Amino acid sequence: MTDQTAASAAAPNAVPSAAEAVQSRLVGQFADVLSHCTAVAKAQNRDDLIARLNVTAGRLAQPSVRVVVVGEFKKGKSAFINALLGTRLCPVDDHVATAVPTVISYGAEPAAVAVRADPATPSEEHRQNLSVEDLASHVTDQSTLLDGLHRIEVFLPDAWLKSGLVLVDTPGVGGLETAAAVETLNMVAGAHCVIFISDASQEFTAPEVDFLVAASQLCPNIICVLTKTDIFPHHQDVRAMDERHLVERKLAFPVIPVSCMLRDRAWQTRDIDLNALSGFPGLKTLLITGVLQRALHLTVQATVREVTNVLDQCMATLTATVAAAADPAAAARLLAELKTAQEHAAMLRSNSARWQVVLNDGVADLTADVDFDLRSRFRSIGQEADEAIEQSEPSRMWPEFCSWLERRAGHDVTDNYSLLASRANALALQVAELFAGDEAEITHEVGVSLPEVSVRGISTPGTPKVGDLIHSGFSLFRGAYSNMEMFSTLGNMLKWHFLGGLNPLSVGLGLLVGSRSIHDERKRQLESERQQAKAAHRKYTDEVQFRVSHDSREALKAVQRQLRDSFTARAEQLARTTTAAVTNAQATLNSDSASRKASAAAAQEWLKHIAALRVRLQAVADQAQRTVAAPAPPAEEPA
Ligand SMILES: Nc1nc2c(ncn2[C@@H]2O[C@H](COP(=O)(O)OP(=O)(O)OP(=O)(O)O)[C@@H](O)[C@H]2O)c(=O)[nH]1
Ligand SMILES: [Mg+2]
Repeated sequence: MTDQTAASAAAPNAVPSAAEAVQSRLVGQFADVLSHCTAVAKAQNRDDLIARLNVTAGRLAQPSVRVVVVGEFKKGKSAFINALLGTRLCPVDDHVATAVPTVISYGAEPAAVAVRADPATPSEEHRQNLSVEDLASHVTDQSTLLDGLHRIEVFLPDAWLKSGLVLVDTPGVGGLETAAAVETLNMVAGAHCVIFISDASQEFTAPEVDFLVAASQLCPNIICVLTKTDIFPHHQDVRAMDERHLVERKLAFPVIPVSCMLRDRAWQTRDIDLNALSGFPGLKTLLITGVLQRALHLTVQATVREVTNVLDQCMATLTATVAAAADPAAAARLLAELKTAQEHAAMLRSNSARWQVVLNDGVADLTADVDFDLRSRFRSIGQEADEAIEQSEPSRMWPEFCSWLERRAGHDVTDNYSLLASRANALALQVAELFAGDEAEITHEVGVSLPEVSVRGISTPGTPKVGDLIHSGFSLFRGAYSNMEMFSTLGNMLKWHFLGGLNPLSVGLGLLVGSRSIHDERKRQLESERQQAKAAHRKYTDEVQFRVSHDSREALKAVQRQLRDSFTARAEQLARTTTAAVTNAQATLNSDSASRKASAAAAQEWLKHIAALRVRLQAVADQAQRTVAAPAPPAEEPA
């Protein structure tokens, strides 16, 4: 497996997997309903609703189920991804390390792209095509491309990837105090599932358990995988110890032992028994049932919710016409009710809407809390550093001191980031629930006095899930902490400061004076060293704190922007719907009796069509959920 020259990017399995069939069937099942629904929206000139349906159809056609593979150095992360896909794509080596995240997803042709910050406009990304065959040389720490590189994206024509699976290989973490930890947690925050790789050589170490605790706050769906079972015969004991560690920290994640080496050999020799021994078939089933099917289930739910919402809005405007024609005598009341709904919809769009207030206040509070947390942490670091310096000779302990300071700062930055990400997640949920409540109330109001075709029962019961939105929100965190290499670059700040203190000339001058003054001089020198040391560490921590604080604020602003834009777009749709309902009702009332009848009859026809579509949608949804929940297919064998 270390032979990178034999690396092959070709898909190992061209036969569509059962999971892909599920996804393709879902697209087929919803296609008809989606196209009819689009026709209804088109008849009402609702390009905004059509755009919403297009997004829904796109998500169904190309689900993206992000599985991030993380762990300490050399535990077998890259080997695991290769073994899972039956490829030798990711570089696996005892000496060369993965240095940049590699995102592997479906593509009709094998392709690879390096994504880096654009030097001209750093907020934009620059994409450079690479050869897949040379991938190994680009993602390792020996690559010449690393400067400013965010990630490498690889596309493979693999059936499993086509079902929506996106695998991310990450650089080793090396403890929570490292810059890599924050970057990895960044990726964990946007994942559907995290695969935590440890090996069977020993039980989880304390840093591994700490990392799992931090990751669990950002992604609850974690699978622990123990690699190298082929060379560690006591792997079941290690597994039992790992499970105990998890229980102690109140974590309930499965621990699955595997051998990438056996799986690799099984692929080469087409040996089904060896494949079973590798542990991969069981793991693959778990991924299909616990991750892929779950994500597809949510996609079906989201599709039904979106289509229902679009139909609700189309119905509301048609129903206004029908109601106005049916009972012109009650016109004043009808119009008053519709106008109230219109005002509420306008309010939902405004800055004073409850969801906007909660979002803005929440982000402001969170920014302040995260900043306060960071400042408190760095104040403690500063105090500890001062104490250490006071009790020592800085020139002697400087290298150890620098490495302690870098690790300590890194650890606290990671904790600070965890606080930010988990609280931002909670805020996004709170805002989404608030918005959904107000939205349902307005939809309800539009149909409140329309007994014949009430839109009351139309809204999907329960609070809409906002997982997709939150995931996309957190994707904005990616890159937000791109300054993490600061620990090493800023570390240079610490390095030179004692050259002055150790200047041989100043030491030599000290020797020329008498012993008493030597003692005084030494004292003075020590004091001066300590002052320099304190100034040096303060300069370093101030700079780290400044940059982290800037990154946090930017990340939160991005989340705020994303949530605000999504919900504002939905509020605008609702405002358009209520305005159209008022206009329709008004126009019907103002017209003569013959035109009133004609427009009411036309609206009734559309309403019947929509009612039939709703029945069809329900049937498709039931069918789709059965498709998704079908028993997991037997894990495919390398035969
Ligand atoms: N025998 C055996 N060796 C394995 C297994 N998994 C990984 N290895 C070996 O472990 C070493 C490290 O594997 P990698 O996949 O490069 O580990 P990694 O976690 O990606 O390493 P970094 O990217 O540097 O953090 C390689 O020599 C692999 O061949 C396994 O299941 N069995
Ligand atoms: Mg690796």
